Amino acid sequence: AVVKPLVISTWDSGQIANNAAWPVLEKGGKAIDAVEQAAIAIENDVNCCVGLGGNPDRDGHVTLDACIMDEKANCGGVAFLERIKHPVSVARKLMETTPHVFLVGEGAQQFALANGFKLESGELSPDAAQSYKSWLKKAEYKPVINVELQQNKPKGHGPFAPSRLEDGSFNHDTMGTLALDANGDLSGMCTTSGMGFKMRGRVGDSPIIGGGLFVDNEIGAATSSGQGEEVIRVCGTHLVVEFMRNGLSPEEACKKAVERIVKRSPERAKTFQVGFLAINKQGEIGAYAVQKGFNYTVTGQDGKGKVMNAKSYF
Ligand code: SD4
Repeated sequence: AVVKPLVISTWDSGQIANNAAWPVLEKGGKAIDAVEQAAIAIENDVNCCVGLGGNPDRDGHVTLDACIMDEKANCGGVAFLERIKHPVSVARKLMETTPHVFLVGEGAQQFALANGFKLESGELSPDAAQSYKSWLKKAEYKPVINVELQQNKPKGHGPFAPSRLEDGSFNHDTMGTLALDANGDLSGMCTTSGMGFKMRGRVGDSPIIGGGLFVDNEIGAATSSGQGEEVIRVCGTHLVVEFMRNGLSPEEACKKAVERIVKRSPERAKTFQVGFLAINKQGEIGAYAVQKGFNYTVTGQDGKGKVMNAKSYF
């Protein structure tokens, strides 16, 4: 029998997202509403990793990327969005009220304001201000073409600095949530402040349909976290869903997509993290990552989240 409803999110902080999604699902609500609630909760949490509390870019501005996709392949994404608290809700508004699927930067902000979203102060959260300050000590501002050749390249998280360098409270900055509702429909969302201290204007995989998120209600859904460039290179989450279409389990599909990434960038793969998380129509769940340390949170039936560790290539 299909286990449903069910909600899964990347990382152990996925508990915050799942806790907000679960009441919607438990009442028989729609997956799309559940994943939006998940996003709102995590974007509100200044102690976590995404939303306006996240780390800024090299110029000190927080720029947000997010997308959402429903069971009918309706989708919306926003990128390089500043001073708006809930990018996923802006993405949903775009999906539901316009013929478009992707808005960026100033235009995305303008659209948000026109739709009643509030312009926030743009001030960094105390934690982010602290990590920006310590980042500035070692890394002078220098947009370089080959960012991966930088001297101060941090270990284990690709060319950019990992989040929250000093206090170690978390090392990621993306939340992906996938839900299967009581009706058997799938939806998902992905929201991020992006890689900490990224170049200004840089956009990762998170707001890109087929990058940070893909949902195919016939088959399953997938989301990703980690070095966005590597996910984009292989259209990662679309690839995971296609592997499931070909009969692989969610974990096998995530594993095969990870192997594809490693094959594309064998040398660099030793230094970056990418993790995929997937669910199929049967409510089976799986994940796989390039490096150790990727985990995810599963909430179903009893409403309590369970943190699971993903297997990894290395
Ligand atoms: C990005 N995928 O901007 C995001 C970052 C991330 O954990 O997932 N960090 O590339």
